[in-house]
Amino acid sequence: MLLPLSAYAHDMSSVAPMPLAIDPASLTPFVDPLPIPPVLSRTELRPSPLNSRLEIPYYRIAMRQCAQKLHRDLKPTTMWGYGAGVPGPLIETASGKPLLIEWANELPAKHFLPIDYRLHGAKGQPDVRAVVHVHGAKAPPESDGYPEDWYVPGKSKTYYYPNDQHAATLWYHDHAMGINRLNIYAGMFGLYFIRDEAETALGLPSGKYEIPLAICDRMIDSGGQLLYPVSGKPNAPWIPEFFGNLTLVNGKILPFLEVEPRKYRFRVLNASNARHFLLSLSNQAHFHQIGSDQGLLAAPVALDNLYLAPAERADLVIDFKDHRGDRIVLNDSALPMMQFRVSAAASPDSSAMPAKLSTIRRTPESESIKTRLLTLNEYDNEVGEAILMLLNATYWHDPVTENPVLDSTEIWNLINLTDDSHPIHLHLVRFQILDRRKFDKFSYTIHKTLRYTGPVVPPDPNEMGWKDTVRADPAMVTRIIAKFEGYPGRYVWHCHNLDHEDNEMMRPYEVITAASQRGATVTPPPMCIGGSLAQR
Ligand SMILES: [Cu+2]
Repeated sequence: MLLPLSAYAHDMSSVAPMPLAIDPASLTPFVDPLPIPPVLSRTELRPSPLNSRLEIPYYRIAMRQCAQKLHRDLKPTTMWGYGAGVPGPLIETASGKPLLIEWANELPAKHFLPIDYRLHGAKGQPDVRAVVHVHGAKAPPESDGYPEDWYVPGKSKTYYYPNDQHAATLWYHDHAMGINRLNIYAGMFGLYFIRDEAETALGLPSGKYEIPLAICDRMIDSGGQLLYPVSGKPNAPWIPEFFGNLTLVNGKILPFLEVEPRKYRFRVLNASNARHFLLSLSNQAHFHQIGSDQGLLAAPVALDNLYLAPAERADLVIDFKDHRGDRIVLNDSALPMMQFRVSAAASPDSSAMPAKLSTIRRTPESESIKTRLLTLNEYDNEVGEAILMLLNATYWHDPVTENPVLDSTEIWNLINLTDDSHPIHLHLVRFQILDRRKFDKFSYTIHKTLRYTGPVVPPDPNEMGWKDTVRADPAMVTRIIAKFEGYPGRYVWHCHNLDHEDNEMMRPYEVITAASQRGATVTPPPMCIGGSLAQR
């Protein structure tokens, strides 16, 4: 697979020097056991907002400041998380089993990371704001965590999640307008698994042999506290991309995991702000990817490395059978991640990894009723520093331009006019990647004509399943096809490079009904849970 070089390139010219960041080489690696996020336990049942006679699980999750030991030799680090630590508790549910979550903002009144008050959404707003989005969930708009639906400490909102979708590795994270990159960096993310009978019947490794791995990069100062670099420009601390010099796996720096010589299932999430990972094992052993963002692939894909852009998920099976007594490091191309310590004694393994995992019908292009051309744009100042990112050269507050009809299928051409790879995420829907193709940026910019300069590149084998986030590589047109099913209403699509997202690389989109398209009066869906929602 071609690795986009820009994924690792980082123009540091506009970033102030960070003399206080510790050198991760000064920390002894693999001295802390890998933490496993606790499974959220249910506290009570409450009536469903759709049917008051139906009782459904209700959970309350508080967003709180915590002090977390990231490494044996570091002082506790101030972080913000869901529940007791970072990442937040693992939410486990089943397909078709709805639930309610009350997300309570119990954060302190002051932010500890550098807010850029020039950014849209941060200007004139309280410093501490939060709203939760379950990434990959097919949720009603009022429970999707619209970026302007944030609320301040002392407030909470109860969201309804129908979970009317296939088994998949979803994740939840903050989405507050203009400070999202800071809130997630502070630790506001966790995993959310939907299971279903078809997946359970496969007999994949489960229980203690199924391990979530939420990985992200960070930078730490000599006092053990999180650093977020700033531009060095007074009153304009925003930087184009954050790249840390160390990684956290489930909230620990360079942890180890004792494993038995058998198959394990790893549910991997790239929770980084901007870093794309290229994961591999130090013994060059291959492993299998069995699922991607929105569930199982059709069949396992053998890999010796895995490319994972921010917000993408990979469901992996690693078999340690032939590595008794070995110590194997999971590496990124730039940074080590964690160590597996394989026990010497043989271990029985009744788990399976079937050759066929699921049936995925490829959506024919003929089902699309609309093709959109959507550019990804970067704007630089006179010395070549990025100062603004847009989707389709349009600001967040401009009128909605993407308004697919409910249950219709569209093809979106993501025309990347920048030199970066952008992970593009659509809320509400799952999609398939059709292809990528090099094009002439100059010709498009000047003449608005798409002139292709390279062959059609099909998706990688591990991108052939259902996705909700796609890598839009530089100077390429990335085509996706999506059916806009679920709910009418206002959602967003955006770049999941959080520095970009916070600086305008996010747009509202609106799923409309066929009736509203014809100009009829539409009654909003009869669902409004947990207090007032922002007018939109
Ligand atoms: Cu971007």
